[in-house]
Amino acid sequence: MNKKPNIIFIESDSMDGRAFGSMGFSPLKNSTPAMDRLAREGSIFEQTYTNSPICVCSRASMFSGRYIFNCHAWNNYKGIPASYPTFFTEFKDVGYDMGIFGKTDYISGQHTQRARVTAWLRTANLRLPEYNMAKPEILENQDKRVHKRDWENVDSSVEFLKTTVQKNQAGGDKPFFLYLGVNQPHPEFKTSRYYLDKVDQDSIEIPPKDNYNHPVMEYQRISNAWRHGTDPESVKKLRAIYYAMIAETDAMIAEVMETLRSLNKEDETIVIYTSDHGEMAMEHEQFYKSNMYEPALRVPLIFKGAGVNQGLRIKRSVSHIDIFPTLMELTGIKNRKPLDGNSLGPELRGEKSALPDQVFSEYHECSVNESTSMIRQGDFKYIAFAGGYEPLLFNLKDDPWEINNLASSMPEKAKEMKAALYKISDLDKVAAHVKEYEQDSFRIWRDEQKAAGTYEETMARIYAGWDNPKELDIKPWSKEREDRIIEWLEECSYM
Ligand SMILES: [Ca+2]
Repeated sequence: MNKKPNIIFIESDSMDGRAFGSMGFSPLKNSTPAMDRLAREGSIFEQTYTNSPICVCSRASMFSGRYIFNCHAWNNYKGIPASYPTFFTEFKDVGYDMGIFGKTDYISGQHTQRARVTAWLRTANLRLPEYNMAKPEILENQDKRVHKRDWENVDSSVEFLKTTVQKNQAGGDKPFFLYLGVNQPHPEFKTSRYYLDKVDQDSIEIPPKDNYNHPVMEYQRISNAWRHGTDPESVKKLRAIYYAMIAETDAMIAEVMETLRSLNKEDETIVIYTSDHGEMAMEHEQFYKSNMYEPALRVPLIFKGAGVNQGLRIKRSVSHIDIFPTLMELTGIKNRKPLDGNSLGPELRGEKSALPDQVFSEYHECSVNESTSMIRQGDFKYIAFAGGYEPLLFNLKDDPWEINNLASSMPEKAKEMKAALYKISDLDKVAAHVKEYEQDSFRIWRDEQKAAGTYEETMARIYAGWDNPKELDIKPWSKEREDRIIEWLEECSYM
């Protein structure tokens, strides 16, 4: 039997999947050469969605191939157990030489106290800041390695490739699986003049304002607490820095790909590039992700190597859960686990897909006061909210910025989309289940904090919006806020 192909899986954090020079995105034209080359030598899915737009939830779903409502990775603290089957365990079990570097971030128990408490308390609707994002920053220098920790992981990946190939030439015959998780282009928004000069600033678009005001998105603006301007000049500067960070991410990918080429292993290796979720970059006056808009949900997805045609630009909407079955098909590993996605192998070979143009995503984490889910079918996207909030309906072809809500002007379409969405997962049932978990988790945590005498102080720090309180004006935890929590703890999730 022939040796199985090697795998290089590169995952960035927070890259908007629409921001490719090769997809006609002007600010980065000619500034993402490594990604563009991957797309040219392999194939790109131009409409790829995350199944949940925040770190742990996205990654737990992608790596396990299960929707969140099946794997129960509700927030950045509650991911999946280390023992949960993922594609990492599949490759390890069939004997791949594993090299895992940088951010994986899918296992339960991680992230800060603030992250877990704000997630548990979201439906208490406290309407307090949860973040304190640093001011966007341009370093006036020619530094090519601005984000040092990522570069250390790039260097480790390069070293792994060299060592593994050398070992194989000396008689080893195992295929390798290299995973590189870089934290770029995740905010804070910081870059050097070197990368900023790669961005065509004249072609940066300033997002238009919404023609509606959705209460859950208003809550998100309070919670994310952007403090650095929403005027066109501030927005343009932030977007320029964000795109420059994508250019730096591209330089990281270039380094790994150049090493692979220098080792003459390109033909024996399948390369995948994706990101965990996107970045709002001030669309809808938001930064970060955590909602169902295109900038938060859209991610890059490129496959290159054996079994993949060159230069296909595939338009059908796909999502992260399709990666696991695709990897299994491309490497001929017989998958033993139930998976929610479908292999994209046929499309990568240029065959027409038999699958519907439909994707699903959901979100139950911090900075929204109710769970939300969405379905995209063809040109339309329907966003549902639990808790009785009005839905949103967009025609993405006519309204790519998602500023015109059609839910009340197209009631038949909204009804049809809602039925398709709830056929995949009943948001109200899932939201009720998550809320019960959140109330239980918070109760236990609060009892522990009270026993230690640290409850009020910890809560005051958490809702000062920052993990490092020394810079902040921390106000004492008020009776009014605590009364709201007591009331919330008594709310029954099941009606
Ligand atoms: Ca992330």
